[in-house]
Amino acid sequence: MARVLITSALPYINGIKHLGNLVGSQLPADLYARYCRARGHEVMFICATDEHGTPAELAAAKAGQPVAQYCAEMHQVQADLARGFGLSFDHFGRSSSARNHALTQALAARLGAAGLIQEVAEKQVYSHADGRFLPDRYIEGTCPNCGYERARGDQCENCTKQLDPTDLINPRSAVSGSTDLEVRETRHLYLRQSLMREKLDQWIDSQRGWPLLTTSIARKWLHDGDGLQDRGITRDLDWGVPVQFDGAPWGGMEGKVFYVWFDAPIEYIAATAEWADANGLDDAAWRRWWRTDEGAQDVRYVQFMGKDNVPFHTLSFPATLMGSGEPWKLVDYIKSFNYLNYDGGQFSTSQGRGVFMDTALELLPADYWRWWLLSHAPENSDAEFTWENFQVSVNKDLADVLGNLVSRVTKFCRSKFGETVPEGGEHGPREAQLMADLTARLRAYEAQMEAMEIRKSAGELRALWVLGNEYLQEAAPWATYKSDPDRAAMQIRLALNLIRFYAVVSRPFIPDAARAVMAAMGCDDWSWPDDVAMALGTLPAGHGFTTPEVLFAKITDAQRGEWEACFAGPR
Ligand code: B3M
Ligand code: ZN
Repeated sequence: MARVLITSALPYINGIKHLGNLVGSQLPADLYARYCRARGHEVMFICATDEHGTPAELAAAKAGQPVAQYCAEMHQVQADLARGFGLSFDHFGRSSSARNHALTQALAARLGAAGLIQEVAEKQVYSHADGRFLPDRYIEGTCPNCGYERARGDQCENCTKQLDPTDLINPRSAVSGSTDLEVRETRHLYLRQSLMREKLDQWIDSQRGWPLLTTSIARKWLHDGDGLQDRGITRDLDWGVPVQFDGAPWGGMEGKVFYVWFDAPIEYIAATAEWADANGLDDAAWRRWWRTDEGAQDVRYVQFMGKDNVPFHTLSFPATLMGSGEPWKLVDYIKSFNYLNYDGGQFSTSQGRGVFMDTALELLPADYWRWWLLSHAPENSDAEFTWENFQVSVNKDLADVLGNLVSRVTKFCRSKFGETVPEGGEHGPREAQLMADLTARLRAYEAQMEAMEIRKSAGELRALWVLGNEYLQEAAPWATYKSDPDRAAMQIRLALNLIRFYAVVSRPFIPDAARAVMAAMGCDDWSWPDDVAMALGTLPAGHGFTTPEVLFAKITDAQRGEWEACFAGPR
């Protein structure tokens, strides 16, 4: 048994996330967490809402609410949707928590003491029309690196380059659209990450087997010369973690807050402390996950995120933790994702284009979405959601292959033997063949899951389902029954056990359906089928079950057409 710490990138508080956001971190992280738990590992799975910075302030202003109230309400909305999608966080925290305030300030103090923080008089863009400085997302313009016209003041979404507002070409205010801007001087704290270039370089070099997407982005910004520029970690904003140390303001920094990208990753740690608080546990309970001097040396730490988040997790956050000089646990493996596009274009939160988490759950149960999203995860390249593809995937994989097997076997059994596992004779060579095939496939599935190859894992799981269908096709108990009812009983006994086996191995992908199937089988034994032959003997003859309702309803052409039309424009 191992100990696995899993974090998903923290969704911004600024609204309900779309399916592209979901599959870019939270959902695959959940898949992995569920798998690790199923294999008996001790798991700590952490996520939280990212509540500071310009995204929060802008969204609250748009909603006409005080930002604290907006964040509290939107956190609840996001937490409920996460539950709806079956995301099995051990804790879903808030980066605005007291824990994060304290830890962010404490880490900054350590960095200051280590000489890694410098006060810099910098040029910031001031908007006359808005009467304020325009940090980060308050300003938009053309990316100097790739020419993308809607780059934001903190980062270009298109090429992932981290930017400063003054880098933008043709800048305009994101609040008012005004171009009446002026560069003014203001003082800020900078994290001197450039002093840590060598350390970070060595650390990244020492990582074995990281996905290419992760290391190539990290190396690009590390070696391109400007990736490790010292960066401002404070902002002229009202909402955020105040720039204070031990309760006293840092001279000259009154009224400023830490930059959202400084405090957000720290919330991974703080949220684990929030988890301990929420469960009445002491500090040792969370520190054994995060302090290598208090137990975390045995922890394997895996992060999930979209590719635009990679520079912050391979450079800035490790710089914060290493620079503190304290024994914090660093990430062992970063699983990053490309983008999911929506029907010929991009998902867009600002334009309301695509399917969002709330509407998705209004249309169909979570497992339909989970299956499609995970089996099409944008791993090696961007992926695209189309309604047609979604329909095919749900109808074929879930309804025809898995759902149909469950319903055929249980209904046939009910009509011929009643709702109990029948006795029947001994397994024959075809059954032995099935077990050998299942064993080989299951080992392949495990290997892909351990490697976090999400699409390939889905492929192996589907292949496991197909093996059962092929067996039933050939064994044909409905035909056997006429000449040899005893043999048919044996085949059905095996098939009922196969259904339970599928519930166990499919649960990380489709937890609700798995639970429904397991309940129908009158069983609560979720133990992993290390030995397939043994696992297929779990339900003994005489064991009662109930015939489940339709597990997965097919998506009709009419539904598909309706949804296509309904989601074509902005919502
Ligand atoms: N909220 C960005 C994003 O959602 C950001 C991630 C923070 S992870 C510490 O893309
Ligand atoms: Zn760019």
